[in-house]
Amino acid sequence: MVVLSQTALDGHFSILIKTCKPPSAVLADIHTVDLSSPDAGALLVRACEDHGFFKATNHGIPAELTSRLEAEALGFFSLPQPEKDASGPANPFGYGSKAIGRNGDVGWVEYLLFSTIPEVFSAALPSALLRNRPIFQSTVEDYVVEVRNVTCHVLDLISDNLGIKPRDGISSLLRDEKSDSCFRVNHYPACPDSLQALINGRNLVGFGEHTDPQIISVLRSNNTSGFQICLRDGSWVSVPPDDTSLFFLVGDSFQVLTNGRFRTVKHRVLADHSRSRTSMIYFGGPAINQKIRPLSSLMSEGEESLYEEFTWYEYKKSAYKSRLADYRLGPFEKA
Ligand code: GA4
Repeated sequence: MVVLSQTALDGHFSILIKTCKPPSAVLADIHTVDLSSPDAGALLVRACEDHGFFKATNHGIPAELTSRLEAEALGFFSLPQPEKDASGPANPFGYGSKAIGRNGDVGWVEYLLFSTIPEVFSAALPSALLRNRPIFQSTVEDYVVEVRNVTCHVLDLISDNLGIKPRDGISSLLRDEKSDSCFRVNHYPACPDSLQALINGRNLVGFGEHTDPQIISVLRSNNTSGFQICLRDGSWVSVPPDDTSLFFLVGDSFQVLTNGRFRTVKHRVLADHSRSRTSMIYFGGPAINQKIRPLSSLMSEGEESLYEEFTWYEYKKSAYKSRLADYRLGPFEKA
C-alpha cells in the first residue's frame, strides 16, 4: 500500500491517500435476480449463500425519483466547499469529506449520511442543509420509503424460500418505526490527473474495504465503475455498474440471523481517474434494543448458535470503535 500526503496537491485538505493494486477480474457470474420472476426467492437465497451479494432488476423504484435524488445530491456536492462544510462534520450524520468514521479512515470521497428515524433525521441534519435544500430532504424521504419497500419484499421472498416463520420476521425489523436504518449518498470525484500520475499504476481508494454492520444494504450508483466485492477465496472482483438496477449486500447482522448461512460481503470502491461516481445506499437495520441471534425457525435440531447473543446497540457501539477493515463479528463469535 502506498500512502501519499495530498497537502501538496490541494491546499484545502491535508490527508493521507491510500492506494491499492487494481483487481484483475470482473465478476462474470454475478447473480442477477429479476424480482418479478416466480423463481426469484430461490435465486435470492443462492446468491446470499454464495457471495452475500446480488443484482436486482425489475425492482419498481421509479427511475424519475432516483434521477431527481441524484440531481439534488449533485447540486449539493457542487456547492462551494465552505457551504458543504457548514453541513458537517458527519457525526455520524451530516456531510463528511475524506474522513470516514471516527478512527482515522480516509478515502477519496465526500458524502452525506442520514438517519431514517424521522425525529433523528431532522434533528441530526445540519440546519444549513435543511434550510437551504428542503426538496433534497423530501426526495430522500420519498426514496427511502421506496427502497425500504423493495428491500422488505426481497426479505419476504427470502423468508418464504427458507421457511422462516413468520414470513415478515426479518422485514418487520426494517419496518419497525424505531428501525435504526440509515441512508448514505457518496460522491467520488474523478481523481485528478496529477494525483493519478503520482499514484502510477495503482488505484486510489474511494471507500476502503469493509463489511456493513446492518442486516442488508441496497446500493444504486451511476454508470461509473469502481465498486468491487471480495469473493470467498479472498480475490477482489469489479462489479460492472448498472444505473437501472439495485445491488444488495448481506450485512454482518444477516450473517448472524442465518447462523452463518448467508455471508456478509466485504466490498470497497476505487476512484475513477476520469469520471465521478455517485452512489446512494440504504442500510436496513433493526431497532437499537433488538436482540440479534439466529432465527429459531432456521436452526436445525441441535444446531448451536455460532455467536454470543447481542443487541444491535452493543454491536453498533463496538462497530463505531473499529476501523473500516476490521473483522467486526470476531468479538461476538463463540470460542
Ligand atoms: C459501514 C456502513 C455504513 O456506511 C456506516 C459506516 C460507518 C460510518 O461511515 O460512520 C462506519 C462503517 C459503516 C463501519 C465501521 C465504522 C462505522 C465507519 C467506521 C469506521 C454508516 C455504518 O453503519 O457502518
